[in-house]
Amino acid sequence: MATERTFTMLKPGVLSRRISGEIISRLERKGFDIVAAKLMRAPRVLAEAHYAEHRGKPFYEGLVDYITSGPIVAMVLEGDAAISMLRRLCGSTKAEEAAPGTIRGDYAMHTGLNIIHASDSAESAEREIGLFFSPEEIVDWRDGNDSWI
Ligand code: IDP
Ligand code: MG
Repeated sequence: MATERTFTMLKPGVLSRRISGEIISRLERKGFDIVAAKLMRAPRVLAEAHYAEHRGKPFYEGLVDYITSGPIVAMVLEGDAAISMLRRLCGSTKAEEAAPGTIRGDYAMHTGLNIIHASDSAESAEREIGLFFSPEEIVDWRDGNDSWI
């Protein structure tokens, strides 16, 4: 499997629910390497660019309002097939379809408040990483386990 980088974001509400540590622990325990992380409040232009594919949909304005409403934790995760692995770990977009055991399945009751974002393709990952991070903010490191895989 090829090593990939993907973009993830803990959405507003995660910090106020005081579950950011739990969610990040689940990402680490799965085996992703966190290679960049940033606590921030997304400026509206950034949120609009991030969700540009949804512009014009009924939920778009509310989505941008929500994403800019409070602190987020933006991260870049690295690992084998990281993009699809993270999507599976997060679970379905729709709250009622997100399986128990997935992050959304375990922590979210509403689709609009589904607590975590994960890039849906290699193109999205590259675009989203570039929106939120400069190359110098991404730290290349190895945990030393590569030789066992
Ligand atoms: P994704 O986050 O699983 O990639 P997308 O379809 O890209 O799902 O939608 C982006 C975000 O917009 C979702 O995570 C969710 O928060 C919100 N969203 C998507 N569809 C709806 C909807 O039908 N109602 C309300 N919010 C939605
Ligand atoms: Mg998406």
